Amino acid sequence: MSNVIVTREDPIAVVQLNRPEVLNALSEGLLDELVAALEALDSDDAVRCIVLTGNEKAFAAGADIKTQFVEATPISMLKQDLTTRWERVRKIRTPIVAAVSGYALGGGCELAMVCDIIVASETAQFGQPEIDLGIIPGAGGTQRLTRTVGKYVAMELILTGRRVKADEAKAIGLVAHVYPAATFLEDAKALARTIAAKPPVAVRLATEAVDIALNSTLDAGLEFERRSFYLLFATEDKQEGVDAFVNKRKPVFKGR
Ligand code: DAK
Repeated sequence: MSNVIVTREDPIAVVQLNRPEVLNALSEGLLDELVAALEALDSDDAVRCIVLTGNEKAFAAGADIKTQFVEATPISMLKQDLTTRWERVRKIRTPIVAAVSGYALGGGCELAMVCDIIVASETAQFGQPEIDLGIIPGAGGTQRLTRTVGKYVAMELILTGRRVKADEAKAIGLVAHVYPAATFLEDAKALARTIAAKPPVAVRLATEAVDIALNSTLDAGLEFERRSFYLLFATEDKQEGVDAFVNKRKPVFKGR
């Protein structure tokens, strides 16, 4: 059975992590399949938004502790080269909505944070429990969580390994929406379809601009925003959006 299941519902696609017997622990094999699936979708213009999800019980419970950490040494970890796989996920330009039900722990929480938007079922639990394994987050947790929720909350979560339920995750700004468990995946897909209907070039530049806000100075971010803003005035989709507003009709964007 495949570790990752891709379902096309153009213009969106759903990528489901599929190792339910180990709560979607992120083995090397799963990560390889995930990267391949995301890159294939990213290179297809018909896909304008991706939903990344797990199952009811787990988005992902982190790295596969049994196969990846038990015998691991610094050298073997270096050779596993997990970082390259994670960087490839980060480089996906099609917006990714992480739809989290159940556990998103350690690398699972970090995987959600690599995505562009996080939404949660009311059953979701987020956390960075690495401290209890004698390690620290290694896939961006200390950086992305801190930049997302601020130093003092991030520090408490990382030093204690405490899990945060969906409502608290929403309150601290880690998730955008909490949906009822019964409808959560449909709700996440509806959000993805809303984004998929927007002008793709503007969506792309907006995601890059927001990411730059977490990764650079205010001046550099404002400069990128300004140039992107002007550039969009060269697109057909800008003509379409403005014309649709003026003529009181619904715009149809083409990605040009
Ligand atoms: N790895 C391997 N197996 C896991 C697993 C994991 N992370 N999480 C759960 N499982 C397995 C359990 O061993 C169990 O298997 P069997 O015993 O049935 O064979 C099965 O899944 C069901 O789990 P439980 O029986 O434990 O289920 P419970 O509902 O009682 O508990 C739990 C659920 C999520 C609270 C518990 O399983 C748990 O604490 N899991 C470990 C969570 C954790 O510590 N995660 C952080 C791992 S460290 C990096 C990239 C990534 C990372 C680091 C660096 N680079 C790019 C450099 C990531 C690091 C991590 O994620």
